[in-house]
This record gives sequence, C-alpha cells and structure tokens, in this order.
Amino acid sequence: MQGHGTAKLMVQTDPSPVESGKPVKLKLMIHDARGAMVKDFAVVHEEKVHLIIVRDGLDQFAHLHPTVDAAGNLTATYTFPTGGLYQLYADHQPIGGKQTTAMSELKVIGEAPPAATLAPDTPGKLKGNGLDAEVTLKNVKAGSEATIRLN
Ligand SMILES: [Cu+2]
Repeated sequence: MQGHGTAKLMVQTDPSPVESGKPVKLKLMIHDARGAMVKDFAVVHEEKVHLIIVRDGLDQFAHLHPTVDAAGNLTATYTFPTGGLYQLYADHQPIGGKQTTAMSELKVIGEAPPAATLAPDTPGKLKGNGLDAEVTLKNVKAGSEATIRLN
C-alpha cells in the first residue's frame, strides 16, 4: 500500500490527544506531491476515500469511508480499541491523477497489549497464541482485490 509515497495525510483529532475506548473525530486532509490539498476525488469501489487504520503489530484493523466535503476536508469518527501506534492509509484517486495512498501515523493513549506473534510464512500454516490457522491467498496482485481465507 506504499503507493508512490508522495501524497501526505494531514491528521487532526478531536479530542487531542486520542485515548483508546473513546470516540474521536478524525479531521483529515490529503496533500498531493506538490503540497496542494486534494479537493476532487474520483469514486473508486463506490467511495471517494478508503481509510484503513492498522495498529502496529497488525492486531487491530478498520476500514472506514470518511465524509468528504466540497473543500476536500475528510471527517470520520472512530473509537480506537487499544492504545499504541496506528498507521492510517487513505487510498484515493485525485480527479485527473493516479490512484495512490496517503499515509500518517497516530499515537493513541491507553493500555497497549502486545500484539499476537505470528511467523511471517503466509500462505500456509500459522501458529500464534494457541491458535493454528491455515491461510490461502487468491488473486494476489497489487492494486486489485485479493481473497484471503483463514481457517
Ligand atoms: Cu473502502
């Protein structure tokens, strides 16, 4: 999801700082490679912006669709389940531009349990915290939909 790595995701939160277990309003802007705010978004997969939130350690994951106003301000409300460091990825396509991902990170105050440890040997069998999983991947290709099966 690194994309071209040039778009920047600007993040403001209300309240600030962010605490786990309490709803927070995320106010986002995307700046393109030249530093201009992106105002006009193409609709991709039925939405203008796909916001993916992942905790470092990959144990918390959310996929939101922020509200986009005419000036390009993005808003979403989210309750971070635990403390820790989160990565925010805003997948979008500016009108007339290429599909790309703007990234930012956000520190969340609160209890931050260590993430389950999984050996990075997908696809195949995984072991972690008393759980065995069989993972199969279909259609794995950057930029397209992929199916991940977990048994
Ligand atoms: Cu989406």
